[in-house]
Amino acid sequence: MTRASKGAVHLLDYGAGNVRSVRNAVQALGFEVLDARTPKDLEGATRLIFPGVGAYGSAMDILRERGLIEPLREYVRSDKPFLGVCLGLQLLFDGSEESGGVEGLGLIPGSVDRFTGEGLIVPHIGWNLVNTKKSSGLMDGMEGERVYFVHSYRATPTEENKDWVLSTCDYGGEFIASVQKGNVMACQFHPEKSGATGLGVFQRFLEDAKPTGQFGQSAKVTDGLARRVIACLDVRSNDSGDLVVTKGDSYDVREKSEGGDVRNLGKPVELAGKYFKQGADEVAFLNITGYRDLPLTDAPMLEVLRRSSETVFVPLTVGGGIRDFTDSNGKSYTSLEVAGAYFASGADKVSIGSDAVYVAEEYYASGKKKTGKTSIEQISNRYGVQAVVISIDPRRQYVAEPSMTKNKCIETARPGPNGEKYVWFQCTVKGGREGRDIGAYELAIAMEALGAGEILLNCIDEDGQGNGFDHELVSLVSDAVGIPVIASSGAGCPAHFTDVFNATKCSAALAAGIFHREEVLVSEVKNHMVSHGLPTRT
Ligand code: 1PR
Repeated sequence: MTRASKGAVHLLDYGAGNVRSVRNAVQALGFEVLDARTPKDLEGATRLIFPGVGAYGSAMDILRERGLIEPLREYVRSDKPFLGVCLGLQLLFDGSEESGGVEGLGLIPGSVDRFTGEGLIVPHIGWNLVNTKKSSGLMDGMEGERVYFVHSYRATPTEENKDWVLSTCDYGGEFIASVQKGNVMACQFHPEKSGATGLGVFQRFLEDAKPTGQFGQSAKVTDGLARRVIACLDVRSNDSGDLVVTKGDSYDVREKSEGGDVRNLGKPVELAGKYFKQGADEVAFLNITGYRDLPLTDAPMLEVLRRSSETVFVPLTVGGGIRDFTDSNGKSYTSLEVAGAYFASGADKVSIGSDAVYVAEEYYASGKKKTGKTSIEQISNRYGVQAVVISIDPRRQYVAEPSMTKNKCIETARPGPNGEKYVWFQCTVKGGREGRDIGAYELAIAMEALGAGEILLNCIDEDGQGNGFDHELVSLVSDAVGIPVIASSGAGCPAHFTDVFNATKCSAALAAGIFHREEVLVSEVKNHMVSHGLPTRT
């Protein structure tokens, strides 16, 4: 233990997904993190955090391969301080429907099942309210605070497990948000991604906080899930080779003045920290030249993630260049390896742009066959669907008649330059440089079928214009899929956020330029949303 440390805690890292954030959160609270990777490590642990990540089946497989199942059961049964997070809660139950039905550790009665419900958007992603059922050192004083969830499966309270249930959340029905019996605790939400509220949960676990008797149920709300506000940082090297945050108009990021330098709006790590403090619900980094650079050799981008995850305790998404590639020495890398490097550096989700378009084209050409080999399938099978975001870069294409394209058309309220009444939204690749014969609608449907967990829906026409989001596009896509859609491009003022949330089924709205130029603060957007009655994390 280092002298400055307040104490040490073991972290069960079984090598899947992003546990860096948990490590960072614990360290930010002044505690030392010790790795628990082997049965012997577990034997020596006196306080353990188990941040389950990835899919249920692969997590159990890894635990089995490493001989950790019995030692873990033993640890929990001995009532030593234990905190499971997300999958680390689910694995305590008898089993899960996920991965075709898998047995769990069998310490809490009940099974973990997929969310169901007419029109329910799954995964459940975002900040939701919890109802605390009893006083506890872990969750006292949290009423009215939102915490960050991201999952497609959940355990429900039953007669058999009621003595474990510490809090519940409502999303298409009541599910278990946290459990506690003695010193064994677990939460379905992510404290490491829940800002100051989440750090408080870790702190109380680490400091053995005692129940205060002060707990209260949040008002029973069935629509507690906040509409998310996301700050996006388009990142690339400028002409001097520095990694900068830039921002374009319709994807043109160069100054209009002579010389046409890449616009420089700041440093990625600093801006990410600033937006976290302003209350951004998530931060996204898009490596906009990733389609031509080799992301694994792009050490600065990985460094940006590592450094940001040390201070930004909300989810981080990173995109750009996620595809199979071969470097100049002839060495080949898979998209799974590229994504793995991003996760290991602190990303919670990866976003895939160009490669998703090629994958969707093949999917339709093959008669909708799933090969299991695409980047989307491989990454979601390994890291879970919630870890895969598809970034779509569409451009409006006007036609006089729907029969003029094979892609889904809608009648538009904003006719084309020659009075065309119909529009389809053409997918592009390589940062908008090349249009393809597939629409955003078709792409989104194919991606959901292949296992993507979320759609980041940009719009080249509106990017940087400040005229508001393209509601026709956002409605078309968010009506077509059952996964969350993030509206992006065109925000010019706080009202544009409330407009898009009220007019469409989008779950989140993302902006870049207005935040970078400090025309609007994230907190101003949030205040506006609150004043218009939208569920908002403040
Ligand atoms: O194709 O997998 O390598 O991913 C590349 C990623 O980089 C994609 O997600 C693509 O959207 C992004 N990208 C590529 N070129 C650009 C560019 O601007 N030249 N940026 C680019 C995309 C769009 C938004 C932007 C919103 C909000 N940027 O993310 O932040 O439009 O802007 P606003 O609020 O200022 O209107 P791959």
